[in-house]
Amino acid sequence: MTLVNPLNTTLRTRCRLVGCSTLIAAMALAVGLRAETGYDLWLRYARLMDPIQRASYRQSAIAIVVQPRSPTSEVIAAELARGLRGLLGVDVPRAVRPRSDGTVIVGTPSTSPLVAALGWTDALVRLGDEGYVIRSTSVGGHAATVIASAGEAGALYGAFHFLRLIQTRRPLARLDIAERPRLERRLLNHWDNLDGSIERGYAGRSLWWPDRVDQRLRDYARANASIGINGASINSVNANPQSLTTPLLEKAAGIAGVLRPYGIRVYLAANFAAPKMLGSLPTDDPLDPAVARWWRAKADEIYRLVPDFGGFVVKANSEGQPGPQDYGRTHADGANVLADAVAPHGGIVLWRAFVYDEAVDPDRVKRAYAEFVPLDGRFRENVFAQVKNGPLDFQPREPFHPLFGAMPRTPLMAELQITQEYLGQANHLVYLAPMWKEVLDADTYAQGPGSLVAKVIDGSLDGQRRTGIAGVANTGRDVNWSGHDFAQANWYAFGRLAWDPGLSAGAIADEWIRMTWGDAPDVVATIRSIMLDSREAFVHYTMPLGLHHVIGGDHYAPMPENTDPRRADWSATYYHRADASGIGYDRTRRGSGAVDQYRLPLRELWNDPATTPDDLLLWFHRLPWDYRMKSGRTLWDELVRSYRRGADEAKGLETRWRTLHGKVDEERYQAVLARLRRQTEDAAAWRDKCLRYFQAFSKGSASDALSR
Ligand code: GCV
Repeated sequence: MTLVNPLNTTLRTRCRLVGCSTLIAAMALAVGLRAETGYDLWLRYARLMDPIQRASYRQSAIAIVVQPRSPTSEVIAAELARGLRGLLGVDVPRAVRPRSDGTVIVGTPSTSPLVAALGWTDALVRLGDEGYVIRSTSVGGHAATVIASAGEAGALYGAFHFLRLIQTRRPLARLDIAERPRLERRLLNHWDNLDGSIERGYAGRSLWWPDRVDQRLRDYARANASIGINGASINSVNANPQSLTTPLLEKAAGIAGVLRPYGIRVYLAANFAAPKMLGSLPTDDPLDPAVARWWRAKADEIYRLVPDFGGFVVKANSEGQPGPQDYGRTHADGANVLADAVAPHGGIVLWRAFVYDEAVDPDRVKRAYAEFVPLDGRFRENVFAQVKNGPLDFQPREPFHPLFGAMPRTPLMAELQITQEYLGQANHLVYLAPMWKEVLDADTYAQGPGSLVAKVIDGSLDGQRRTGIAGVANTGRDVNWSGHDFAQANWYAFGRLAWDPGLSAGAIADEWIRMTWGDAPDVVATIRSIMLDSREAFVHYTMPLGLHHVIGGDHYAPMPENTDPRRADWSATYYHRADASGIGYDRTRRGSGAVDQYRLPLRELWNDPATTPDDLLLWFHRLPWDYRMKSGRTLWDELVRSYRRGADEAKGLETRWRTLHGKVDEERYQAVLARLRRQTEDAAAWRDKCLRYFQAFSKGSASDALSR
């Protein structure tokens, strides 16, 4: 076990990197800004500057009563003390019972006599173990704020909510809050390898592999609990079979032990060939009794070490991973053998639907639907199909995955990508909540209008009991966790949307900004506008009019000429199909027919370029360069406009950020500025490279754009 204190480590390094001088640091201190590394995330608990405001909050937090003593209640008490000390500048004592007005009482009816005496038990049970109330009431004749839940996890979430009220400057008088998560499983999926590297990770090495269990892991747990994340799958879905060997399970058990008091369960990605590779069996055939026995024994071993183990995540028959189809079996056969193994322990299986076998259909985006829809109803009840937000692969804009709404008898877990594999990685500022909202709020029409993706995954559309969402994590050992200080916002937003997909991107941004940067109105307004404009700006310079996957193997820089010799569908040319006659992928009925994987009216609307939204036009259509757009301009002119606009907008993000100099701490200001400068340059490179490349086919004029 290695013990490190990341707080002390890299402020100096970072100052060197961004060239900040002692003089600038002194100036920042003079206006009340302390030096920051970003390590504290949205849990900075920065002191409220206004003494009157501090005094007023203090009246509602004279003492803390947290009962009983358990690992989670100790976490709650410590977090409240830490938060209140930071925000209000006072040590709030822990008491056994309220002695005056202004006590904060936290507990569950089964463990806290004070909470039990309130008679709220039925209401709390209805909110569930993770739900909670925060209420202003009277206890023993004293005015108090009670944070109560049927379960300890709910009490913890309530405590973080209480602190958030102060962090975002909400009044504490007459509180009457009742919350419960809309989704049951709210997971991070880490693509961490056992050697400490992270697939598609842009923020340093793994938090836990190969050998770490440290304070940072506790802080990771705190951060997750503060946004309601309750599961972490800790190894990559391109799973090394070794992950299921005893030494690594013991390591996983150590991680689980740290995460448990924070309400977080550990999950593991499993390699389908483990019986052969670890158990020396002659086969991995899921219908072979010896294989089933092997998985049962492995599950029993895991649950001995990790009694609250969540279950397995599996990538099978995808991108070279082994799977049941190697034995002529279906994805359902494969998922079910693992599901039977974990079922006696209450575990689940998250079987990924990220499959795109070339033999299934020439159009990559049609393949998962073609393979999975016939399996609806054939999975065990403890299996989720885990479905990416769109049918291709985390592009900056995709239509929602047609599997949403098409498998009513299977719980679907949405998979979002927090790490910005295709969205500028850790260099570009892109706030992802607007993109996720677009998917969650998309209407599948599966049961008529209003059949939103959010209702598919929260179970309300098809009466599913099991519900969940997973986000591919963007955390690493960089001191600020996510590489870009603004990538933290995506971690935060994922957790908040997992709790309540109905929250708006703007409201989430607002919370995050106030907690992470400060609450001065101009700071909040400027950062908010930067965040809310950033995704569309990114789309404008990388994916105009739905033109997708114009990249090479790094999934970062523009590479429209990319023709991958290994697979057509890893090429840019496969998707844009540009030649003298036009550009785009024809997914209409005359083309690949992908539109027919969607319900009416979408399949008709998207079958016709005139009724397809401009931002998905070239996703669904192949059109001539002189196609007349709704604006009256030609397609080529609109492409030129979008690339130019995106590059200008990227520059605009940088310009807006510069107005914050001296208003946020210098360290993070400079770090963000350095990345925004890079973003400006990259966006111009996208514009120039793509326009030059496509102009060779369009023969249209792009001189304006190229001369800049
Ligand atoms: C974990 C994309 C990524 C891969 C990733 C894969 C998946 O293809 O580029 O790195 O593999 O998606 O989601 O399984």
